[in-house]
Amino acid sequence: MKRVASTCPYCGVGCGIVLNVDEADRISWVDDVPENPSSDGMLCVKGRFGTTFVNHPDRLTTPLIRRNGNLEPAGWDEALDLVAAKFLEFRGAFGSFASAKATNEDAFVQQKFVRLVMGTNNVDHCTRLCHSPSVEAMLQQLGSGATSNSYSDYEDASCIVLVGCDPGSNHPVVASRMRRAIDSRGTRLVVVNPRRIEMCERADIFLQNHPGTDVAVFNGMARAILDAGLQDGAFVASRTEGFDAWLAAIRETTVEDCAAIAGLDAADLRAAGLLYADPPRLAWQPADWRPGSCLVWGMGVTQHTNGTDNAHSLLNLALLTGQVGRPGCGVSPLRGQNNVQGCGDAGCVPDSLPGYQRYEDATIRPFEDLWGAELSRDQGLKATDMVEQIAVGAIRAMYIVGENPLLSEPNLHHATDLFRKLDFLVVQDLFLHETAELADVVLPACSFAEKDGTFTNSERRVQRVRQAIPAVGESRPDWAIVCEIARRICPNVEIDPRQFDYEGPAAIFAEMARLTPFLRGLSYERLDAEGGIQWPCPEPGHPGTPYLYAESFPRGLGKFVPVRQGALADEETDAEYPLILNTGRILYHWHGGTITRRVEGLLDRVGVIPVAVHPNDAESAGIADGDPVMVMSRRGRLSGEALVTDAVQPGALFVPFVKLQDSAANFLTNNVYDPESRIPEYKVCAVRIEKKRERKRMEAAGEPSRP
Ligand SMILES: Nc1nc2c(c(=O)[nH]1)N[C@H]1C(S)=C(S)[C@@H](COP(=O)(O)OP(=O)(O)OC[C@H]3O[C@@H](n4cnc5c(=O)[nH]c(N)nc54)[C@H](O)[C@@H]3O)O[C@H]1N2
Ligand SMILES: Nc1nc2c(c(=O)[nH]1)N[C@H]1C(S)=C(S)[C@@H](COP(=O)(O)OP(=O)(O)OC[C@H]3O[C@@H](n4cnc5c(=O)[nH]c(N)nc54)[C@H](O)[C@@H]3O)O[C@H]1N2
Ligand code: SF4
Ligand SMILES: [Mo]
Repeated sequence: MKRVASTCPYCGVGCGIVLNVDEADRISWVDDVPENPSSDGMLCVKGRFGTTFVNHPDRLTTPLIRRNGNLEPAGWDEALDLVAAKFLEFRGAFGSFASAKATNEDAFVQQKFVRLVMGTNNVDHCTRLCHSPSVEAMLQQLGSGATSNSYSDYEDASCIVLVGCDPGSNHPVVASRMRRAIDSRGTRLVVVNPRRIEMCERADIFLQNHPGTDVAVFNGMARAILDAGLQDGAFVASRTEGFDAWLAAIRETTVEDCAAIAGLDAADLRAAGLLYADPPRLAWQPADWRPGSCLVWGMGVTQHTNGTDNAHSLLNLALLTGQVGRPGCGVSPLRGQNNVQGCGDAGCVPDSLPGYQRYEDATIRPFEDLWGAELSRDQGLKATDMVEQIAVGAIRAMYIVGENPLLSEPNLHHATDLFRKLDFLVVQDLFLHETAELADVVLPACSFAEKDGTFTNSERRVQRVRQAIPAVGESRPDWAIVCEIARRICPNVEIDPRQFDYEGPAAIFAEMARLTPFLRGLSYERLDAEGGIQWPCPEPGHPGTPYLYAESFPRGLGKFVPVRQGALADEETDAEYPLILNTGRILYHWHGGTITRRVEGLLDRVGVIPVAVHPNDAESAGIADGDPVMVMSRRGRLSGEALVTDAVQPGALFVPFVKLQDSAANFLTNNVYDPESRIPEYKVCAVRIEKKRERKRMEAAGEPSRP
């Protein structure tokens, strides 16, 4: 039995794992890593039992080329030649999605290919559908889009505020660390969520707000803090700017007004504000320790048409109270995919180069010098805009690596129509998923277990991923495939093909570190010798940075941004569609389920979409727990099984967006976007629920009947 130390391929917590590989080169079990500072010896069900997808018989094993309408196996050379010729043909109308599941090295090479060879900044990834509003707001207000603290700060905090996230399901090992702090160290907990999540069992205050009202909640908390004089005046004076304009906006409202908008009790809202600003001194904290609060948030904040405003309102509160820059406090957008932090750091975003460096002469020149060509200074298209721009022919060819937009984008009937309009689509993945089924060429990629590289987790820790088994079939690492395509196009566009002659991932990492100031001190030698290291790590002797902003913000002063509560959502309920659909996740599935439907133990747990519905709404629709149900929106429908529960509010449904039995939530969701970040409004759309036997009657009444 071979043992290989690596990093979990599921979520942004980034737990350390050891893969135990048998004689047949299969992963037979996974161990935890007690000395890993991020996971502290813990793993959740997916990390421990969820990696069998690697050897699933559905893995793509050869390239596929569409001939006479069918995808047929082909050799690598033929497939790569075809892809290179077609990408060259559509060079002016090209866009690419990178993968937050692949490594930093894969991501770095892909954005280099798009920028240097394809001459465009049209490269993005799932952060657009995820924390783009947080990153946007944090860049404006602080100058960096990353989580400011370490997970250990949750255990040192006196108060944790969980906003629009469900760590018990989605960041389970972080949730365990929080539970440990609450149970054994006295940490207080505030939950802000329209749905009663499992962590509410331990909450001191649960603010069950109406969807889309987080600006009112956080402005209300700010107003309560100001009324009580609990702001950190010294921090505001020395570390921030824009306070007066923000204050004027807050003075327009009262705690009572905000509570009314959010559907909360004003006393609870006030208490939450005061607890966050002035958390108690816990028994274990020394006399010179300033008790701190951690503000932790997720998709309930971001996936709204007012997502960036929501994020601003959270950050304003942290600036007002000085709850950043010390142990035991901080601002944490909990990152989702295993390497979504790294994919952004590596430059797979349309508005900046690796290291979030903007397109200015001084920052772009080192790239041009090293890569030997001029680069575009024009902003690229964001992922959601690339998809919408297919309609007008601005995007005609796409290269989709390790994402499945035809389950993850909103309003899937609309998105599918657009993808069908592409002249040329290449998908590079482990499996033939919904998007791949429409592709002209499908390229088989290696999974995390078959390649070397690094992932960067939610606490900015760069950790090694190590090859444990040989490549499955003829699959190749993403970076190697991209290099093959690039080298074929280079001579036609006057780029030196040697730009893509890498010896391996260590050399790619070295180039990325050289071009990215906050990674400059990192190397494979260091990561192998010392274990994962948290960026910023600006020079080789630097130990890494557990928390940010001790002295200053990357932009200098922290900036208040006034925000007022606007419309709660784009789509309103009416007599025909009287309920609000909230979509998200459950512990046992991963996104659309491309991976977790291929892990038997997980599929056994949840094989039908659970539709959470309040007992009142269930009763009026004649639905009992476990009944087969249909949920309909103006755009589509889904089938699932009723889960009657008062965890959701009356008038609201919750479903995970996993596809099970051919149904998926994104057939129902609305393709409307936050103006700044262009994130879709996944968390609110208007729907109706019916018991499934009604189906025949609905079809007779001419309801939308596409699958
Ligand atoms: N098991 C599992 N874990 C995962 C994933 C997975 O697919 N499966 N995906 C990973 C990824 S990529 C991500 S981004 C993270 C996401 O992790 P989370 O952010 O925890 O994910 P969600 O379940 O989408 O949404 C969180 C919560 O937002 C609440 N919410 C909805 N509307 C509002 C609102 O208006 N205000 C507030 N305050 N809350 C609201 C919902 O009730 C829900 O509980 O999880 C990661 N971890
Ligand atoms: N309704 C609704 N929709 C949502 C959300 C929501 O809350 N509600 N959340 C949104 C969010 S936050 C996110 S992050 C997106 C996620 O959306 P996606 O990123 O599209 O979802 P995944 O299923 O994680 O897709 C990852 C793909 O990568 C493949 N893969 C795994 N490892 C590798 C590798 O090493 N190389 C390559 N080439 N492929 C690999 C997997 O097989 C899988 O097909 O969904 C968004 N959509
Ligand atoms: S918490 Fe996240 S990183 Fe850790 S084992 Fe579970 S899925 Fe993997
Ligand atoms: Mo995400």
